[in-house]
Amino acid sequence: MPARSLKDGSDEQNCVIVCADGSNKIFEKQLCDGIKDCKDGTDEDNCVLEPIHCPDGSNAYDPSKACNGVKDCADGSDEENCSR
Ligand SMILES: [Ca+2]
Ligand SMILES: [Ca+2]
Repeated sequence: MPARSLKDGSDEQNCVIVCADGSNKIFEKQLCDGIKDCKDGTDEDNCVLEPIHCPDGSNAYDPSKACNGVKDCADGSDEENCSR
């Protein structure tokens, strides 16, 4: 089990997306992960599978790999907007 939470919960704040029907709050990385986290499955319906290009041009990564704890960009920018 990955430890996802920091003591102050600061890692929880930037990645949370509210389902369209308000049934749940999910992390950005739960979008397009193949599991319906929203009751209506909207987190899987609105998948944008186009790769995101790293600002530094080092790589392009799947949106589901943002906030997954692994640096897909050489500069780690794909992890920057979710863990603090
Ligand atoms: Ca999901
Ligand atoms: Ca990543």
